[in-house]
Amino acid sequence: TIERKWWKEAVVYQIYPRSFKDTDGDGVGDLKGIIQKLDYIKSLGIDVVWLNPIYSSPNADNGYDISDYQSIMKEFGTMEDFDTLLKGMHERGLKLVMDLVVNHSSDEHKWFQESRKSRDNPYRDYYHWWPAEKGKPAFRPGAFEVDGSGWRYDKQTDSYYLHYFSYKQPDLNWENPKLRQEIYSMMNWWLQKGIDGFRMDVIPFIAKDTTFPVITQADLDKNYQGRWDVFMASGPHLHDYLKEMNKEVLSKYDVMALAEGSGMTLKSAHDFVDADRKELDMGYHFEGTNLGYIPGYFTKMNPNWSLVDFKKIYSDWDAVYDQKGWGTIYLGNHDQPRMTSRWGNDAPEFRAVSSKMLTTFLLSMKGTPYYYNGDEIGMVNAKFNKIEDYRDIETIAEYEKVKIAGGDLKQFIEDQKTGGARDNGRTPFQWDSSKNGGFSTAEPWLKVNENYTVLNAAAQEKDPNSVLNYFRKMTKLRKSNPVLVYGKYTLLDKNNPNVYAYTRELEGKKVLVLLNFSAKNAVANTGINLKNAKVLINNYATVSKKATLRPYEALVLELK
Ligand code: TEU
Repeated sequence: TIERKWWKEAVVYQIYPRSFKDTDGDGVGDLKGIIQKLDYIKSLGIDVVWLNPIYSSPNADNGYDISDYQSIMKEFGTMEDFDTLLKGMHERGLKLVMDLVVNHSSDEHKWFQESRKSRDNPYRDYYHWWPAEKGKPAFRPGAFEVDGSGWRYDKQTDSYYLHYFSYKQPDLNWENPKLRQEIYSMMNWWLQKGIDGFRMDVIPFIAKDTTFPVITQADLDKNYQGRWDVFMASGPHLHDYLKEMNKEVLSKYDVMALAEGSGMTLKSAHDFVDADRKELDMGYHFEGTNLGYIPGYFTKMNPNWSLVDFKKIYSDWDAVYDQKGWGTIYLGNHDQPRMTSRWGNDAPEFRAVSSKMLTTFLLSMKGTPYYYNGDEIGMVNAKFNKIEDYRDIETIAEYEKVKIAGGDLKQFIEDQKTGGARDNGRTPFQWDSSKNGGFSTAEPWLKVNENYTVLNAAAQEKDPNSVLNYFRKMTKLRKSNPVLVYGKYTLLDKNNPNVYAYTRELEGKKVLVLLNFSAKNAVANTGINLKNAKVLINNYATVSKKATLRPYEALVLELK
């Protein structure tokens, strides 16, 4: 039997503050904007809000480059605003989870400013340095760099420093106990303010073999499934650090700790989340969202991914936590294209129905659902036509790579429309049909999707059959049916290329979920007689109870 926990029963709503609501007219969302929308947030029926980073940052990577962990980004507001926000959430029975970015800081953090000054600076060992007289350090990937290198030469001390992301994001040295204590005291400070947990950015990457040995493709193939992310998630002492963090911080509060599980595998998952390990509570894997990416490209995607593969990934990840541990489920976030464009169908006739179908999937699976803001109204990819419209460091670097290689830049822009450009999922929230979708009175930092005049929250509030109201029904259904939270998951009709069918079972209660992932009618061959079944929810206005599903139809049935 599974131990009950509030964070297992919760629906988490992710807010990308930069794009949520601007109240001071600078084109950038802010904390006051979130405060203004608290009643809306509460009305969704969610339990926990996870905020992307809101700390001081020069914003090379939209807040994932932190220059001060204990202050608020000036575009977002003040610490007073934060306190008001936290209070407003708690008054409404909502919990607040913060992003914790401690694999790296900003190069503008005072630790790094000191560290780079001299080789004997007291902060030198807060980061990873490689003296140039030892020659060039062994290759490590730097995700957002045009040359792909995770090392950057720094003239002041004739040394290279490590950065797994951009050069504006130097990696912190977790081997240094002083650094670890700084992080723990910062975490304690936030938790004492009353926040309810952390989502930990690339936490599997914090541990490094600081001899920095040469890693060959053969090593990667043999030991790390051929993948750099798996290598980076396998550093020495990783679990010692997480255990220490648990002891010094997490264990003192009733909070949740979520690992962004980059490089986490079916095999390593338990090491992070099993309760008896005393480390973290949940992780989110990348296998689902990696499906269809062309290997080696961040941004190119095969639109013809297979549903059979999709079902296998989610079924394998369900099975891994069958006896122990606890999983999560998500289909998009600030690093991914919009779920409706990617896994559903964003053509006008299918947009609403397919996004409701995906919501049904997320809220009827086992594992804590992480639901990305804007998906509740069915927002779709930005599909920008020119590179100048993009703001994301990753897309801009990928574009430069193609340019330098003499590749097809027009094709690159086309690929982004269906592909992985992160700005696809970062466009401003579409509140209403007024200028800039009601997000801001000023020109937004990133263009609003042109469809805001027809696709917006205000219009959907008035329509009982809207995507928004469907999401509310679905959160309610999950909250009132423990079988949808804790029930055993069984996949049916495994090889069906169009339909995802499964049951959930708990203490004599059995629910059947039928999801048509295609734009055609499709038959679910479950062998279950639907005659006496009771419809719990259906995403079409005219309810049916047939094994032949309409395009993108979702049907949740209670079996008698
Ligand atoms: O993302 C980590 C990560 O693995 C990314 O490389 C991601 O998979 C990729 O960008 C997808 O296109 C986290 C944050 O979620 C992301 O926003 C940050 O940019 C990154 O860490 C660095 O902090």
